[in-house]
Amino acid sequence: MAFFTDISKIEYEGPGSKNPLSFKHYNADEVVEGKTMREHLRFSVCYWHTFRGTGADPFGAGTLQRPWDDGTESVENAINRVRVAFEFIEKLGAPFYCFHDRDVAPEGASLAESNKNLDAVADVMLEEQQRSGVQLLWGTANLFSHPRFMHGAATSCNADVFAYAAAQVKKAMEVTHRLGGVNYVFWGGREGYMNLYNTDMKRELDHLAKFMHMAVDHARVIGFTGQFLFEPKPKEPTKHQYDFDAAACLNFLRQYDLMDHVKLNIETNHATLAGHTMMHELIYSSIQGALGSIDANTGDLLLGWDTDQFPTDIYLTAQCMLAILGQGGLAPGGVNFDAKVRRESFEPVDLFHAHIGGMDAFARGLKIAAAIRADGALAEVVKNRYRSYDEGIGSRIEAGDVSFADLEGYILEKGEAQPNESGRQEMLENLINQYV
Ligand code: XUL
Ligand code: CO
Repeated sequence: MAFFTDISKIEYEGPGSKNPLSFKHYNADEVVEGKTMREHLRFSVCYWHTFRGTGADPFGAGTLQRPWDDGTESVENAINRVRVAFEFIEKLGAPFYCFHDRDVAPEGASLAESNKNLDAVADVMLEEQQRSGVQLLWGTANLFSHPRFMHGAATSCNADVFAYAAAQVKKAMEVTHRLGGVNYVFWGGREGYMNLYNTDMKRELDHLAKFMHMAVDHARVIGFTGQFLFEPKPKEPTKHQYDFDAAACLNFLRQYDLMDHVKLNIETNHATLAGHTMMHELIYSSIQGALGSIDANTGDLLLGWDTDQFPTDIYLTAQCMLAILGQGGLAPGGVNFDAKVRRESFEPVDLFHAHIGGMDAFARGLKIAAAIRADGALAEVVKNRYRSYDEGIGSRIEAGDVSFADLEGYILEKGEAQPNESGRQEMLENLINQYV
């Protein structure tokens, strides 16, 4: 049974269209830098916000109308929801989706029952994937909602909780593999601390590393060859999450010898909560070969929490696409809308408006970034700025064949460093505006 009967497939109608249920910029088959927009952007709909979000906030109950949902935690309701979700994703024209185990299937009274529920729903997910052609970008496990995870999962002080979390991730990886998922995500949930007086930080980090190594080992056992992704977030729900930002995550992965197995899934609102820009987090991961995928959303500059809004800012998406094009793409990762409609946007059609806006914003960002790259003016300024390292003493510094003593001799002879030149920040900001 179809739910969105009054909404037809969302089509590209071009920038002049006045139809809000059409793409103005996302034209899936349009080729940019030798690849279609579909291939560049690899859009994904997230199941948790889009199909499990209620619009509840700390001050009030849910507001969102989801007429297909009977409000029960039954497998039957979960299966019905899968059908609606795939109808939505198909009409939207997003090639991917992603999920947490507990978003798609209800938690049972025991692990065995939860696994059984998940299998029953996954059967229908597979059927719907095959029917619609929508693919799984990534799966993950929810290791934060149930009260057992109050102290964390892999970093819990309770070894039984660690074991439970391991069993849950084992199953989530197996289901992800069965559904042809091309990535598997670890987001810390409650892996962090609220208070250092009761925390053995060293032991908790060691445990988290053990946990991730077990996941890597299990991937080998089941033949899962997808990419593991670690998702930084500085705080919420804990005061300090161990996966604070890209730098903290990469330090952890390096320290525990996980760099060959795990890349990062960078989320905009998490970057800004950490006091960084999204572009900073993307470039920082990318230069280390560790940018795997992105969770596309945005925060509100006037609110200090993870509001997970849909991205509509063209500067933001252009910056994302500059970083992504700069490393030759994201695949097997993608652009996942880890974003939710506002609780005031309570009608089902708002889900379409939200995703269309995000997809159009990224399509524009892609076109702007490609234009900046084609023109080459920005890259030329950056290249020129470092030209003193292309020859003479600079090239010897980069090659590593000079010592402090050599450099002292060089400057004593020369007397003063070459005069500096302007950073031209304002000129470059104006230049970017010419493409936007
Ligand atoms: C939480 C968050 C998660 C991860 C997946 O802020 O972003 O939904 O993306 O667990
Ligand atoms: Co996320």
